[in-house]
Amino acid sequence: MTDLTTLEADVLAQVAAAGDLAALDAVRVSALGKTGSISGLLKTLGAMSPDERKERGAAINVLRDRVQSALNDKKAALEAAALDARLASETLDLTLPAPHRRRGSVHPTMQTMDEMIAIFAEMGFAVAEGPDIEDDFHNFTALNFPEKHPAREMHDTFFFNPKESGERMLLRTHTSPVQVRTMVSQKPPIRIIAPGRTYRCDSDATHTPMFHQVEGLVIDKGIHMGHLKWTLETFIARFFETDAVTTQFRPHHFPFTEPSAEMDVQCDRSGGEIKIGQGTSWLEILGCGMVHPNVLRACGIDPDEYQGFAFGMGVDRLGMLKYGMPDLRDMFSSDGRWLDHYGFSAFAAPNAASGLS
Ligand code: 2NM
Repeated sequence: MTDLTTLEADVLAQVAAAGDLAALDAVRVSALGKTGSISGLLKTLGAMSPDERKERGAAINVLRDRVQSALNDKKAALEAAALDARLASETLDLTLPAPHRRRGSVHPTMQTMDEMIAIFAEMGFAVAEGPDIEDDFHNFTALNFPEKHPAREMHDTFFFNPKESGERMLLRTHTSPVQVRTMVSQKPPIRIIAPGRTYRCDSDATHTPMFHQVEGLVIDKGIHMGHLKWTLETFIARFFETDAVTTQFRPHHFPFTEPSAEMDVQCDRSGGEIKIGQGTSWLEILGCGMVHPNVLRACGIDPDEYQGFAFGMGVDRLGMLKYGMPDLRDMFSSDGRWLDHYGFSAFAAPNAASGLS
């Protein structure tokens, strides 16, 4: 029996000496594995007499069980020690300041658009939307652009490849097709704004191929230029948050309105930046006019019964003016530093109750 006692002492010493789980497993394999020392002993049983085998077999089983239980205990101890070490190394000091992460912010264009929507909503305008991909009828024909007229080219339109029918879809060059769709599908009175993305093939410091517009439309009986003028002057005073802003209407031409005008605000350009509400310069900020009878007719509205005014302005441009950004192209360059500087908190949503900005 002394060979078993010696073997047990030897294996238990190896178990005790194993410093990690890999070493312990090597001990297990060398003792209990297929060719291990204890498995080797069990193979000698076959050549013994039944009595001898019974006694020897029981002794080897006792040895095997003891070794197995020593392995289990040691494994549990090593795992507990490994967990303790990991917990100690991964301790987090919650009193340390958090690392700086850039916070997401609301893009100035969207902030500006939400401000415009809040002002017009307060005046009773509903928001209307339509597709960015339009057809020729809604973007041009219904808006009194003559067929094959150069005005269609002047808009620097992005056209899609023609369909089999020959029809060419396009990216809307203004949000006016939303007004057309509204007039076609709703009965007057109509009072809507159409905020959204628009597209023209143009790119420099003051133009980007994608930009944002808010257009507006009012249709009712007896609508005239006085309504237009009051609405836009009231809007601009609210938008720039001053009653001191002076405006002027200049005659202009659009195919879809008659008469048409552009509205300028008084500004000061002397200091290299534009200041609204003072100075001797004028800055063009929007286009407007009385809806052309041809447009009303194309949308199924009788111009002898109903009249309307419409207007359109560039959201990005008005945002730049209000928040003092020098280059329109920066607005869409996705520069984190620019967004850090000009972005708005998501909690600063403009509304009539708490103010605009
Ligand atoms: C502008 C300027 C003037 C306009 C006209 C219409 C419609 F559909 F009623 F004819 N929508 N938008 C309009 C009028 C747009 O943007 C500078």
